[in-house]
Amino acid sequence: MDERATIAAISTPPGRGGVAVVRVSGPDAFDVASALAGRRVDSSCAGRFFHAVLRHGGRTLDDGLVLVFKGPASYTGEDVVEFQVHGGAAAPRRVLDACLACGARLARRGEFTERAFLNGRMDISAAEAVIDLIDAKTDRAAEDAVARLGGAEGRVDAGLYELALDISNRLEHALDFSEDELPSGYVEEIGRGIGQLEDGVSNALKRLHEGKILRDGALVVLAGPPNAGKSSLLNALLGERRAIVSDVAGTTRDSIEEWLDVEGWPVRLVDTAGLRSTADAIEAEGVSRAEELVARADIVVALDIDVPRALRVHSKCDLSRGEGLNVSAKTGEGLDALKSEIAARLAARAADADEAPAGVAARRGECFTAVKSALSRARESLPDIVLAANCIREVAESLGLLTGKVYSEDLLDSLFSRFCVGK
Ligand SMILES: Nc1nc2c(ncn2[C@@H]2O[C@H](COP(=O)(O)OP(=O)(O)OP(=O)(O)O)[C@@H](O)[C@H]2O)c(=O)[nH]1
Ligand SMILES: [Mg+2]
Repeated sequence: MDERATIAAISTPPGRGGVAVVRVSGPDAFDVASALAGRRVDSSCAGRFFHAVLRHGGRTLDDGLVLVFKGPASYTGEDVVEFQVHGGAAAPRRVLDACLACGARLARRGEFTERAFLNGRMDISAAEAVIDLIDAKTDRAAEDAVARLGGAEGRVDAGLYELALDISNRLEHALDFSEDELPSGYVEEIGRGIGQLEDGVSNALKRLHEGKILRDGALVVLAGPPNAGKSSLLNALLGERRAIVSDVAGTTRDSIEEWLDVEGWPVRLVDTAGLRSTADAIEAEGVSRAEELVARADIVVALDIDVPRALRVHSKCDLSRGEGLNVSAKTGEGLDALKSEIAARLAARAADADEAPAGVAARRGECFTAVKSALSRARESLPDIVLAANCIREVAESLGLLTGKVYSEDLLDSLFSRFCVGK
């Protein structure tokens, strides 16, 4: 694509609002701004903003603020101008059209951030963190994204690489000596270093799996026989009357899904049709969908029914007590305990998940998984310095590649296509 083109887009979401932002980036950004603002915009305006009546083709478009950023000290690393105009549909559209008429072209999804990445303004995990922050549905998800935005992942990787290099150097040093020439405790210390590195890698892996849940949300499915109180429990957890509740068995047919913040974890909570065999074709379809959801769920909340590995709940505990966590949608008893248990299970799931994460994280996930097994081989081969040194060399190489910045086109395309236009 034309990397040198000047691009423009409306960066704020459509709809009514006080202010909208039209962003322009590229070599002609200052010329576009000069044309619209009717005054010379150049490097001397860098880092400043001014008020202007924006005009084009003899028409007054709006009046607003013009913010000027001189590359490379801008979001994209190029010359950037942002017009803060009135919100709503018309004003930003008119200003954008004028920018396009002045020679800018419409930005693709995520193209501003893609340029920031290509110009070295942020690393790939920070670029991914931008989209994760925009998509974040809970505080925990936002905090995770903000930390990565600040380059936390890059620092973790660099730290692990340093540690691996240090251990590798010590092993290489030990290779020059016979076993009894080495100072006492030398090999033990290397063993401790390997243990430390293993902990670091396990933690990084855990954070990756947490990140996946924070990004995609966890699928939590309410399942059980008809009339168990699934829909009532969904409503009670959401704090609203979302699903129809009645004492007729087989009320819920279609599954009903809502987002819920469970102690910071974004959860897709799904209410399903009561599980039973039925002659009603529509209800039978509901039951088969419920079964599919149970199979796919990260956590099944099983009301008065046995499902392997599920979180067993006894509903309507205001009427009678039973096996599992006692909850009542009517009195609210046990709801907080249920949320805590869901949160605890999600944390545990992140800690021992073994499937590789997707997207940009996949590269780190694969690296850490390989490094983890090489590290345990290294630990087991001690005190054999030659074997251990081989394994650690492998570890240092993998971590080195990870901190180096080599990415495939496909990976970049799939990342930036997740963005909205204007970011
Ligand atoms: N006393 C009491 N009644 C409840 C409670 N939860 C649900 N019920 C009643 O139990 C009946 C069934 O509730 P639903 O929430 O519709 O049950 P369901 O599991 O969704 O049923 P289906 O959609 O038919 O599978 C209704 O009459 C509710 O008022 C509770 O915590 N306490
Ligand atoms: Mg129901």
